[in-house]
Parts: sequence; structure tokens; C-alpha cells
Amino acid sequence: MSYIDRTLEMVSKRYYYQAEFLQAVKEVLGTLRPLLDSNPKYEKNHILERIVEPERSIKFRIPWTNDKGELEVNRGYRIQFNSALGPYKGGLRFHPSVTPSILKFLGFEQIFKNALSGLSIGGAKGGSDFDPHGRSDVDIMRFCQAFMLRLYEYIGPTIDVPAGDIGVGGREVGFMYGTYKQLTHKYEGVLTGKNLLFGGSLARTEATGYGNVYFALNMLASRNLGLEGKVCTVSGAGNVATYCVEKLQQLGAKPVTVSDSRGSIYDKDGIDVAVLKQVKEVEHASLTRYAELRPSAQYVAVKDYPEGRHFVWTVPCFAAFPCATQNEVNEADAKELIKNGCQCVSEGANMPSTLEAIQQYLGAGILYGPAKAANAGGVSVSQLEMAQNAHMVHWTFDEVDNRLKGIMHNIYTRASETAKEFGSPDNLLLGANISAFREVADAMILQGDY
Ligand code: NDP
Ligand code: 2IT
Repeated sequence: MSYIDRTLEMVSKRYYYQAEFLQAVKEVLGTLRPLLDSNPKYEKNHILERIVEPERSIKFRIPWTNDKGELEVNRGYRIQFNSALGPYKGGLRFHPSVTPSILKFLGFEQIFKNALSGLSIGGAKGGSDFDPHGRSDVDIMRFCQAFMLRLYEYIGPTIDVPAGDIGVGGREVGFMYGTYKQLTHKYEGVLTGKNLLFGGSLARTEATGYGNVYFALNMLASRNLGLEGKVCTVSGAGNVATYCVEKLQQLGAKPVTVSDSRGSIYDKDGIDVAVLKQVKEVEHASLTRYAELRPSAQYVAVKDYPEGRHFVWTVPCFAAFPCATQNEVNEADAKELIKNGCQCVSEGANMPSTLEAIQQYLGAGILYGPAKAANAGGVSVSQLEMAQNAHMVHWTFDEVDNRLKGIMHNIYTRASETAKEFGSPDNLLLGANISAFREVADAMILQGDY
């Protein structure tokens, strides 16, 4: 049995109850054969056995008192997965589905995403099973304070720098930053995604969504294609989806869908970004409100989706941008996208496609931008925020946006050239994984047996 197969068997036995983590490990290890077959040093140094285990996992209880005076208890986590290339870096997720398996899959992916960015950052992820939906601002603030009270001693600007993810945006980062400052008496860049008033970077809010579109443009250019005039589908209605839609429109494309956990919008005239921001960023309402404000929009509730399917992926499109959550595109969705003529899938969310869906894209030969490459714009601009904080300077929006464009181009080039080097020229997943793994693994070997 090969080194990869033995490792997969060992991990599957040990973590049989962590489905999402196992999926991410299979996705990465399954593409490393051409590298590992020709480089015995990785097996000799037990790199796979080491890289699948987090360097440190922190788990804590979060007791806190809500605005009705009741005590609630949530679970909090920080998975410090790998620091071979730099300080731990990665987001915090607040969602009821958060478990060690979810955070380990996210942390594992983050190692390779951060390596691809070329910006010297290690991989981490954290969060809580706290559900922010329908909570008052006071509840959100108290929860964030209680969370940071347990986390602050494990993080720092050269140790571990958390940021946002699902359920954690600028508001939550602000509350956590205020708490960190009170506890440590330090005004330093310990979190990214901060408000511009206290060290945030211009273009961090836009970075993941814009970066995803920049990545898609790089892929499309390799086939002499572009986005102007093209119908696109986007899922999600949060930070990543909103700025993906915004950039698509700036480029003259026509994004026609968005979605949240309760339903989807199909807007035949193209999504109105101002209305979307009003509904999601100002009113924090359901997408039914978008349909009220836009006569051209059709709302489809989750319960009315075609059997076992996600409505958004049944809408014919030239390019699809999954920007909501993991495993939101299954094999049947992928087949439908391809049947309807979709030529490009660029992943804004983390692991939005199942392993079976990915096989469909690769089998059909459509352009496929894997999450760890296509959505790396967010963490990359986070690193630019760290750099600005360290130098106590502020760059303009255009300065950051231009750097983001350059970073996304470099990531595309790395993935594409590595894919060619290993004999699978169109497989950006293989190219991204091998390129990132090789750097992390080589750095680990050079740092000894830690
Ligand atoms: P937000 O919380 O801003 O938005 C998440 C969106 O996805 C919401 O519309 C939410 O709907 C929907 N959603 C979340 N969970 C589910 C679910 N289980 N089923 C259906 N819909 C769901 O998060 P982000 O936009 O920041 O994150 C979206 C994705 O992008 C995640 O996979 C995240 O890991 C990834 N990502 C984020 C980055 C960032 O910079 N923020 C960077 C790189 C990747 P509802 O409001 O109804 O829950
Ligand atoms: O998945 C991700 O890359 C993020 N949620 C952003 C992480 C960061 O540190 O900005």
C-alpha cells in the first residue's frame, strides 16, 4: 500500500467520526501522488503523519449571560494547525454547526491556502457553536467578550491572528478587539478585518469576493474568455457573496442569483447590489425582503427546491461562484451545471463542492478554481492588514486592490504551472495542492522534528 493510502487509512480509522475533516484530507492527499512518488524525503520525514495533526487544539467553555439575564453555555475552539511558514492565521466561525470536525477541515485547508498566498502565514481556524441569528447587539457583544476572555492568552500579532468567517464580520471583530485590548493593555494588530478607525485595511471587506472574481478572470483568460455580458450564478448572501456580485457587475457580467440558509433569489435583471446590501448589511433580514423590494426577483424557499438539489445550481449560467458554505454543490448539482453549459466554477466558500462534484468538473474539462486558491484573497488582504499595522501605516484602496490582483494572479500562475509540471495541465486543484504542500513540507523538514 502506498504512503498516501496508508496515511488515509490511519486518519480514517482515528477520526472516523469527523466527516468534514476526512473529506478535506482526502481532497488534498488524493492529489499528492505525483510529488510523493518521486520524493521519498516526505515519507522518510513522516510529513503526512505530522501534517494531518494540528500542532495545538484549544477547546474552552463559554458561559455568558444573555440580555434576558439567563446564563448560556457555548463551546469555543481554536485549532492552531501549522506554523511552518509563519504565525497561525485564519478566521473564526460562529454557527450552530461548528464542531471540531468542521474547524479541523477549515484549519487544514487554511494551511495550504495561506502557503499559496506567498505571504508567510501559518494555518489556523476557530469559532464557536454560538448562533448569532436573531440575537440583539448586546447579546452579540457579550458573547464576543466572553469568547475573547478565554482566547486572548493564546493569540498575538506574531503568534496567532484570527479574523472573520461565517457569522463573524466587522462588528464581532470590533467587540473582540476591544476585549483583547482591555485584557492585555495592548493596542496591536491581533485580529484582522478590523474597522478602519482602529487599524483595519481598506478593501479587506471586499477582498474575498473580489479576489474570487480576479481568480476566475485569470482562469478564463487561459481560454481567451472573459466575463463581460455573461450570466453568472452566486450562492450565499453574506460577505463573500455580496462582494463577488459587486465585482461581477463592475466587470459587466450579470449575476442573477444569491441565497441564504432559508431560500434563494433569481433576479432576471441581475442582482441589485444596493438592495442586497440594504437587506443583509443594514436590515439583517431574510431574502424574502429582497423580493419585496425588487419586482424582477423570484424567491424560492429551501422547502421548494427541486428534490435533493440546490436551486441556484439549476439556473443556467456561464460561470458559477459558490460563496455560502461547505458541500453546497453535490454531484447532481455539478452535472446540472455542466449540462446547462457552465464553463467555470470558482469557489468563494471553503470546500463548497463535494469530492464527487469536483470529479464531475475535472471529468468535463471545465475551468475549476478550488477554494484554497480562488478564495485566498481574503486572508491575503488580512496579511496586508497585519503588515500595515506592524508599520503603523494605511494604504489606499487602490494600493490594496492592486496588490490583491497581483496576489490572485500569482496564485493562479503557481497552481497552473505546478499542474503542468506534474502532467495534469488543467487540474488547478492538483497544482494548488502540490505547490502549497511542497512549501509547507519542506519548511517542516528544515525546522526539524517538531
Ligand atoms: P457570512 O456569514 O457573511 O455569510 C454566509 C452566507 O452563507 C449567508 O448568506 C448564510 O445564510 C449562508 N449560509 C451559511 N451557512 C449556511 C448553510 N449551512 N446553509 C445555507 N446557507 C448558509 O459568511 P462569509 O460570506 O464570510 O463566508 C461564506 C463562505 O466563504 C464560508 O465558506 C467561509 O468559510 C468562506 N470564506 C470567507 C472568507 C471571508 O473573508 N469572510 C474568506 C475565505 C472564505 P444565513 O445568513 O441565512 O445563515
Ligand atoms: O477562510 C478564510 O480564509 C477566512 N475566513 C479569512 C481568514 C483571515 O484570516 O482573513
